[in-house]
Order: sequence, then C-alpha cells, then structure tokens
Amino acid sequence: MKLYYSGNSPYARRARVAVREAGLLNQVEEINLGDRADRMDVLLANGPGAKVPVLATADGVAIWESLIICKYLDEVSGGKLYPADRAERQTTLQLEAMGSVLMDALFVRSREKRRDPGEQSPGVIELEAERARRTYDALEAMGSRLDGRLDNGCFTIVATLGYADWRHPDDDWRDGRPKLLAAYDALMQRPSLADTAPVF
Ligand SMILES: N[C@@H](CCC(=O)N[C@@H](CS)C(=O)NCC(=O)O)C(=O)O
Repeated sequence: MKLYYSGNSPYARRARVAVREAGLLNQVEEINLGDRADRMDVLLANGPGAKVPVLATADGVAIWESLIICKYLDEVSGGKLYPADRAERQTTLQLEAMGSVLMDALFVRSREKRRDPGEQSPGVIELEAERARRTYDALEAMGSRLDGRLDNGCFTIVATLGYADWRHPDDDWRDGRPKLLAAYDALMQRPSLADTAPVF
C-alpha cells in the first residue's frame, strides 16, 4: 500500500498514526507530497478530491478521507483501532467525532486567516474559534474517561491538538484543562504520535 501525505496535515497525521497503531507500517510506503511539483497530478490520479491523505491499496483502489482510511486500516488489521465492546466503541466514536469537528474547525480558521486580509471573513474566524473553544472544553469535561484509552478517538484528538499548537498557539488549549493535558502528554509517549508530530 502507499499512503500519500504532506508533513503537517492533521488529516494525514491521523492516517499515519492509524497505520502505525494498526501494526501495518511494514506494509505501507509513506510518500510525502510536500511541495513536490507533481503533487496535483499524483493526487488527481487518485481521485477528484485532490487532498491528502490518500491510501492506494495493494488492490489498486484509492481511498481518501482520513476517517475512511482509518476504518479500512482497522479492517485490515483485524480491529486494532476500535474496541469490540459496544459501550467502549461508542465512546471511541464520540471522541473521534469531537476530534474531527475540532480538526475541521481549526483547519477552516487557519485557511481563512491565511487568505489575503481583504478576503478574510472575521465572522468565519470567530465562528470557528468559538467551535474550537467549546470542543476543548467538552474534551476536558470527559475527564478521567480519557485516561488509558488507546483508540482512534484518542489518536485523532492528539493529532488535532498538535495541529492547534502549530496553527493556533494563541488558543492555549492547555490553559485550565489539566485532564486533557495529562491525557495528551501520556499519549504523546507513543511512538506513533511522537514520530508523526508536526515540525514547525
Ligand atoms: N476531510 C478530509 C480533509 C483533507 C484535507 O483537507 N487535506 C488538506 C491538507 S490538511 C488538503 O489536502 N487540502 C488541499 C486542498 O484543499 O486543495 C480528510 O479527512 O482527509
């Protein structure tokens, strides 16, 4: 399999972490499209969305959308990314959803802030900033339910918070959120997350 990614993309990091946590790193060649001149050609050859990450499977099928890639990797690994127990799985899905909402909120706000000043929408920036604040607080309110969890929900949250550190350091998500910080610090000990951290 081939996984196309770019360095600090939180979506790509989610897929890269999933590859490692699923124990499939030896079956996946990771290809950093970064600033490659043929980036668009490679992406378009793998689907109309032209976004990273994209997973080209051994059967020649291209799968895009980071969450769907995670579901596929979970299936290939025999269920290493989601718990089998129904109640536990619901919590995983809830965390994964919160991480996804936060990832989108941070990404949209960052993209908006990188537009020409005259084209930026203060309304969009504030809307997404407020969404992020609410989600940081909701994660903190999960409290000890985050402790010791190892699943695609937690991995998604750490990938997202790493992106917040890069693009939105002023969010200070650690400030007043000790439980979230403790869970983050513990999960960052895992090679899957340490080795894929954004570089900035
Ligand atoms: N929903 C997608 C989002 C992927 C995404 O937006 N990737 C960004 C990089 S962080 C991208 O490739 N953007 C290129 C573009 O918007 O043209 C996923 O979960 O994979």
